[in-house]
Amino acid sequence: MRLDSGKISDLNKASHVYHDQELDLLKNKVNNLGIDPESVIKGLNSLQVATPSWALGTGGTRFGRFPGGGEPSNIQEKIEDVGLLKQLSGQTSSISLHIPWDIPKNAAELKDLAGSYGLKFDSMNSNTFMNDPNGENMPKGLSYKFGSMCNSQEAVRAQAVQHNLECIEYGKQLGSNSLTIWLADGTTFPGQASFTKQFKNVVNCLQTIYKELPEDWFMFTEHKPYEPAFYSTVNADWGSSLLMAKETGERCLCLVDLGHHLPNTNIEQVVSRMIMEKRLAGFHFNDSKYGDDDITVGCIKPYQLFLIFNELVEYLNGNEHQANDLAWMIDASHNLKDPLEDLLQSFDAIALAYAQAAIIPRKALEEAQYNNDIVACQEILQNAYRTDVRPLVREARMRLGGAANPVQAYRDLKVREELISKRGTTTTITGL
Ligand code: PSV
Ligand code: MN
Repeated sequence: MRLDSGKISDLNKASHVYHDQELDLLKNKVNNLGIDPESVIKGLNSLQVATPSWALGTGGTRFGRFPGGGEPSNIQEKIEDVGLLKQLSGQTSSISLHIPWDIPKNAAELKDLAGSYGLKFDSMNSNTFMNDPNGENMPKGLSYKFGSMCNSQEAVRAQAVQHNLECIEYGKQLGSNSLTIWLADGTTFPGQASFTKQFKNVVNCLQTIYKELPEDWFMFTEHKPYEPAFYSTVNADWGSSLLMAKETGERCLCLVDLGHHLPNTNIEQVVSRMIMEKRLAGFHFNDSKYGDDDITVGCIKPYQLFLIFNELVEYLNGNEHQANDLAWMIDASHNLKDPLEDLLQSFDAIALAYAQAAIIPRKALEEAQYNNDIVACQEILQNAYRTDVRPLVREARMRLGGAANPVQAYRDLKVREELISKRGTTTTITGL
């Protein structure tokens, strides 16, 4: 299914009659802050966020799953859905696959299909946190139950390495250039395993994989403090992640998933440290109230998101950096909302946070910081945060052919209804 771009622009005209006036007003405000509004629009449009293949359907909790209908049941349909998101938002132009859920049987065909929607393949995600339900990737007798790369059994570690090498192979065929490794490895009970041995085993495996990494590829480590391991996780925090990356190699970087921090962690400071050490891979955006809740970006802590973007804009303002030096991705799970609507809301939240951070007058902030004028510092930050930057985000999106209001357009164009009529009400996505 592809949307008629004429219909999107008709909707834009009908629904946003005051857009030009609102944009002019905002442009004036931004100009007065000493910032060129066109540079914000340019920045917005260079920030393309990858869509994870596993977020296109209804995830569940261990208390149930309530699919809404019309879910993609194969990679082709997942690509089709990301194509729809691209048309509506202009904010995503790649899909991130998770193996073994998305094994590309015919990579060339898939590449062509993605290309026909203007999409590329983002980072490849390996999965050594569950045994392959088909048993295909897991030789008899082996299991990831007690960890993968940290496992005391050499054969299990070798299998985990092998799986990651396969992910690289698939990725090479699809034109991806990075491998994301999130490990569930850890312990659930004190004394269950040696912290040191587990860590060393993981690093050894990462080093083995790194040796096979194509020269233009990157490898990402992703930390998480707990779950499914409840006492310790081998890659528990940004410090462990950094250590692992440094011991692995120059092109091994650290990915920050916003839900993978203990409560009240100062994530923006973590981001700053990673930038300082030149090891920031990018993000898995989502939001949470309690733990790894994986809910819509910006729905709980939009100010935190803005503060993270404050660090990122400072980084991107450094001449040698570009938005596409970082991996921008959403990592979400949708239990209640229509997954596509949720993703559209998430793209919007990311764009808003970026735009708010982009209109912070940097020189004035630096000056206030130098003078220890913390009241002025707060005024400057919050003035940007409280500016309604929606007209700029809308404008940026429309220049890419997207909808002024993607969720509304999705509803007006009856996208879900059409997907249900084509795919039925009972299809389920492969994944979590
Ligand atoms: C783990 O919670 C995680 O955030 C990792 O990024 C996984 O790859 C992803 O979820 C989906 O399994
Ligand atoms: Mn993640």
